[in-house]
Amino acid sequence: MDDERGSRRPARAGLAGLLAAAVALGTAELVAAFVDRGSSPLVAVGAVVIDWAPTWLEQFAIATFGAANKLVLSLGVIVVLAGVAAALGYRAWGRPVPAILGVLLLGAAGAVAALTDPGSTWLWSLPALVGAVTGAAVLLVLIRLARGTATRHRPREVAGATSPPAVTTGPDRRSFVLGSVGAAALAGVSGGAGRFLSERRFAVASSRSAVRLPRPDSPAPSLPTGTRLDVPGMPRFFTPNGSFYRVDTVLALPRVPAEEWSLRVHGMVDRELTLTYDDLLRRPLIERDITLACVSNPVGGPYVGNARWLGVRLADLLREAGVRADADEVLSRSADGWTCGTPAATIMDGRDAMLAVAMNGEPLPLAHGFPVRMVVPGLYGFVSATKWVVDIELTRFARAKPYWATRGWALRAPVKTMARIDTPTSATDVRAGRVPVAGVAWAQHRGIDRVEVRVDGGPWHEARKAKVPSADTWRQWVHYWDAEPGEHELQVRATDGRGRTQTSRENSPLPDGATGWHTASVTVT
Ligand SMILES: Nc1nc2c(c(=O)[nH]1)N[C@H]1C(S)=C(S)[C@@H](COP(=O)(O)O)O[C@H]1N2
Ligand SMILES: [Mo]
Repeated sequence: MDDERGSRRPARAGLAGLLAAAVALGTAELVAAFVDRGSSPLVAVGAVVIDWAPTWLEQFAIATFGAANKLVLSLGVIVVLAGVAAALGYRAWGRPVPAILGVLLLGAAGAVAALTDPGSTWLWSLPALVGAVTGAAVLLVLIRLARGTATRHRPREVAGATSPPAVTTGPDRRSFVLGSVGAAALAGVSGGAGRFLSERRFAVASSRSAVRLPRPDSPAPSLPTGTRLDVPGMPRFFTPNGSFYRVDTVLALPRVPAEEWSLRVHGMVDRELTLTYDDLLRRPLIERDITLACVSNPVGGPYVGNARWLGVRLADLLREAGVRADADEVLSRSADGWTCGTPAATIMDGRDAMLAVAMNGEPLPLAHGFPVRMVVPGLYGFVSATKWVVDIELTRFARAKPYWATRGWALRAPVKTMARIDTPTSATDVRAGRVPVAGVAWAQHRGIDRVEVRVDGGPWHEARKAKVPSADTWRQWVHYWDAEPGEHELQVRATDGRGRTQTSRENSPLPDGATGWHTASVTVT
């Protein structure tokens, strides 16, 4: 009896070690799904092994296991880790601290392995580290439960069988068994979820690269010559996708493959519509240049960009659904549940409000709403530009408040007229003489009619304006200034196509967009 029990204790310790390792790997897979497939310790350690393996071994592995050699490699890593984990479990039985340090050391090794990838960032160390910490916690708990079972046995053995062991040892053993089952479940669920999510990520990337964009039935008006002013420091007329500002509430990007996407148009309509991605691409497509701005952008701030969008005219779609006369709100919802309310009248008033599928000639980037987003010229993004849109409901503003409106932001928010000085900035080296003061101005759908610059509160000078393809894009401007040495304050203001000059009153972005004139302080030498 004693021998049997004596050997059962370390067996439980070894099992605790194995389960802790399983949980560590499982949680690491889950974290890796949000970071990058390559940051998974299994993948990362495997990659290091491949790097270090002698050529003959690599050749042998490929020749013997063929395409499965990566799988065999992962299994190899798992087997070695299992051995080490069981040993650490035994070790933890007597004194947990060195074993816990061992677990953390393994985690650190996994993190270092991930960081050796040339494409890695510091985030790549997270899966192994998070895995190690959860693994260590699970090991501590299981060892405590196992030891609880064992130490409670001992007095009864010494005292002799005054009560039947089956009854007295039951609850203790049960808690270890329960703990083990819990750990196994945690490992399985986190690992499974991690694999599922990273596969989905892979699926959405390949879905995006498989998209063939049709030609627009109505191409973008060709750019007039003189859309771009040749001034160093001027932003490009089209903001490249990679540097386009990004604002949203999501932690992990929604990953919706185009094949799985559908859009439901419902609510106060005569006919409900459901569209697939293919349905959308088969409709007449328009291509337009539209500047998008965020309501959170401070005066002079970076949350504005201009792109060429390809998509389906929203008004056509809504007309097909038949919008009831008393519906004043188009409530759109994204795959992650974010909501946005757009005035139905704005979408129907003839402007190029669209369901966009492409941005600057490529399918929408994942971060900018793949596969489909809304774009409405003239409105801030939070009331118009739903990314990953999957649902459009016709309703009433009085009835349905979208996400930001329930958090203190405005219900309706047309873009405010704004001008920004992009050059010179306080960081620029300004030499006395003729200095271009330049930047962009925007008042989407109303257009920019005039831009004026003044120095040190002096008289306003009208800036030269670039040409624009439509009133929906930003407009570059430049004013040449005879700069004299000293500290100077440059200011800009714009006037929109309706003759309204932007107000000098300074206001914060909340609730419907910042106001005030952008000011740049520069030192001229
Ligand atoms: N699904 C979803 N769509 C969204 C948002 C969001 O949080 N979730 N943010 C909006 C806001 S506030 C802005 S300014 C624009 C920004 O679009 P971009 O990230 O493509 O520049 O997206 C809008 N669409
Ligand atoms: Mo925004």
